[in-house]
Formats: sequence, C-alpha cells, structure tokens
Amino acid sequence: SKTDTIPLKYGSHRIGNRTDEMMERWRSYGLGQFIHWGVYAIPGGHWEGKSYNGAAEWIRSWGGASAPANWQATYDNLYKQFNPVAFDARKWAKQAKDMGAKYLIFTTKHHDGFSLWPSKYTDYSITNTPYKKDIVKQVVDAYDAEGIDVYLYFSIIDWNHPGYRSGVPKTAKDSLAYEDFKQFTRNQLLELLTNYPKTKGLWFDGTWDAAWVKQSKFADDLEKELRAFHPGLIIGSRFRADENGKRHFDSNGKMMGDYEQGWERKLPKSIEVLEGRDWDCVMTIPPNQWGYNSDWKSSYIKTAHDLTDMLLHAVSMNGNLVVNFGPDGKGNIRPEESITAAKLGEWTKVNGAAIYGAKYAGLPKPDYGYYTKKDNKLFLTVINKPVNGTLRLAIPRSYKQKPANAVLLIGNIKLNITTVDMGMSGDGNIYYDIQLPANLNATSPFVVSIELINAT
Ligand code: JFZ
Repeated sequence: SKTDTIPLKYGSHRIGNRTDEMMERWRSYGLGQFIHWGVYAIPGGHWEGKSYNGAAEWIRSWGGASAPANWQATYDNLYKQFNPVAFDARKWAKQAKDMGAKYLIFTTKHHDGFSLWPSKYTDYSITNTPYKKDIVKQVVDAYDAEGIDVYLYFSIIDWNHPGYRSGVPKTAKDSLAYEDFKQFTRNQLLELLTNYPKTKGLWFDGTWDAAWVKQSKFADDLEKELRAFHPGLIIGSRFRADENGKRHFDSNGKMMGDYEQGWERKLPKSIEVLEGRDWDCVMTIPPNQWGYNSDWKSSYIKTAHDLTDMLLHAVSMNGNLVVNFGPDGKGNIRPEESITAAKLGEWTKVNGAAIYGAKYAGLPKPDYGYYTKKDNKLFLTVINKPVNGTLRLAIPRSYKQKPANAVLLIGNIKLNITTVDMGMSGDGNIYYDIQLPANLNATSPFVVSIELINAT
C-alpha cells in the first residue's frame, strides 16, 4: 500500500483498479490482437536492396551511411503509392474471431504521423492516397460486427507535424509551434472518438519525449476531457507523466491510467510484482518487428506453441496477451501469421475456458504448466506433459477446496483423480494425481478442467 507523501496535482486520480462493467469486460478478454499498419508496410524494412536494422515501422528514422539517398523525402512520399487493393477488413476480423481474439488494438497513426482515417486536421492521411477510403472505419465496423472490442493506437510522436518537437521547446517560435501541435493532438483524438464511437479505449504510444513529459497539466486535462467525452473509455498507463516527469507511475508510486501498459514483449516473473494491478502484454511474433517486414527468415519466429505458453503465463497472472500482426502494403496478412492465427484458433476453440474470464487461481504454479480459475473451475493447462502421464497437484490445505472431478477438454474425457499420501508431513499440501489417458499423444498444450468443491 502506497502513501501519498508527495502532493501532486497531475498524478494518479484513483486508488485501486476500476470496478465498472467496461473494465470487467477488459479483464475477461484473455487474448487480443494488435495490428500495426501504415505506409511503412510498403518498404517492409527494405529499400533498394538495402535492409534497415531496426523495427520496420521505424524505417523513416533510417540514417547514416547505410540509408538510401534522400531516404526521408522518399518515405514522406510513400503515401502516394499506398493502395492496399487486397485490404478486406471483414477478412481480418473473421480471422481474428477464429483465432479467439476478444479485442483489437489498431494503429490509427504511428510515429510517422500518417493518419489511416480522413483527418480534418492534416493532409497526411488516407484521403490523399490512391486508396482514399477510411481504413479506421472499416476496421472498427468489421471487428465490432464480429463482437471484437476495438482500441485505437495513437502515437503522440508525430514526425510529420510541423509543430512536433521531441526536446522541450527553447525559443518562443518553438513554443508556439508546439502549442499548435498540442491542439492538433487534441483535435485528432476528439475526432477519432467522434468518428468511431464504438471505440472502447485509446492505446497511447510515443509519449517518452522530453517535450511531452513536460505536459503534465495539458495531458491530464486532455485525459479527463476524453474520458468525459467518451464514458467508459479505457486508457493505459503510457499516456502521460506527472508534474515531476514520472511516467506510468506517479511520484508516489501509484499507477496512472486504467491498466499497466509497460509489459512490452516481456512477462512478469511472479504475480507479486504486479501488486494486483490490471495489465496486458503486447507481443511480437518475430523478436521485435511490429510493422510488416518482408524478411522473416533471418530471425526466430515464435510458434503458436510459444504464444500459447505466453498466453497462459499472462492469464494465470491476471493479464491479457495481445499478439501483433503486421499486414503488408497491399493489405494482406502474411501467410506465416495466418497459420499462427489458425493454430491459436484451433487451441482456443477447444480450450478457451482456460483463458476467457479465467484468472489467477491462487495456487503455486506447477512446473509442467499453468493454473487458471473461473468460479469453481480450476483449469490446468499442461505445457510439458509429465513422462509418467500423471499430473500431480499440490494443493495447500489452506486453499480449502479440493478437486472433485477432472475432464480433459480435448475429447471431453473424464479423468481419474486419486488422493496421494506422500508422507510429506507438515508441508501444508494435499496431493492429488490425475491420470492422463495412455493414448494421449498431445502435440500442443492441453487443458484439464477440474471442478473444485469445498474441503474441510
Ligand atoms: C513502441 C513503438 O515505438 C513501436 O514501434 C511499437 O509501436 C510498440 C508497440 O511501441 O515501442 C516501444 C514502446 C515502449 C517500450 C518499448 C518499445 N517499452 O516501454 O519498453
């Protein structure tokens, strides 16, 4: 428990987690999809036979000797070629639904400033591409029609806006320009919420610049305005800093925003580090590429198995896992991602009970998998099948609940449970063995659903 030792005007405004219905819904998602799409999908991490070393969506910042001549001017004209003829939002949404995603985070504008909706406030938008049509609208409508909640990714960093500054403005001219940029940012955000009222939340990024970190009052006022404008809106901890420049957590250590947004390509080691906060983890399939990169051969590509492990890791600690997709410049989801989505979908169709609405079970993690829990159902997801075909459960006596029956979700097979006297006096556990079918030839993680009853 934190005490407010430092008086703050623009720190956290809430103690504990949100308790409203919208946030309860967020907590039950389990699995989400992230999509990074913009003009960076055209070069796909490469140009004129040269390859950019960083994340493909950062390619505009390519510099030094390895960059093609006039690179940034070339990049800033790519939108004139943006014509994703294969783009079909309904196809993407259907695939996401089949995968088992319950929410989508979609890049409306990344750091390059290119707006995928027809923004009144800039010419650097979809309107001025050969494609012309509103992409954000198609995405929001298609996902909403599939029952998938949509969150809009928005980068505060905007390399295209003339008033954008990364460093704190030093001259009167810079300050004026930056004020203009702040109003532009506000206008675009209100525009997004006006145009796409089905939006469930805003996913902010690019908020680490010294100039933005100084905007504690402006950002706090804006956050309040956006929340008032769009009741229920969910905003993570990555939007603003307090008056001392503290981000995510204010000077008193309290989280700002509705959930912890710092779990980027990493997962917590234990539930304790989260101190009960809401959180999700956003994850790339390659090591660190969010936008489309045409070369997936040169790095390790996470398998559906890796991602299932991460998904259960997240849900078993009360978080959601959001898997990123980077469609190409034509609007196609790459075949490797489609295969991964299909495999995840096969898994969630059979085993979804272990992740949707399921939470931390309050038990120590077994070495061979993860526990999750919903009401009186304990889900045991097995990642590494024990070689003896027996799942041993060590349930602390203090848990006050015991397994009454067990069902293997693949095939709905009832499994036998026996109480085991290990003679481990005083370790506080009661041991149970669940016998797996001898012919279970599991090639992916599997789930045993265990009904719990009160134990005295
Ligand atoms: C940011 C972006 O720069 C990147 O292109 C991508 O959109 C990603 C989702 O977000 O990258 C970050 C932001 C924050 C951290 C790491 C990468 N972080 O807090 O560790």
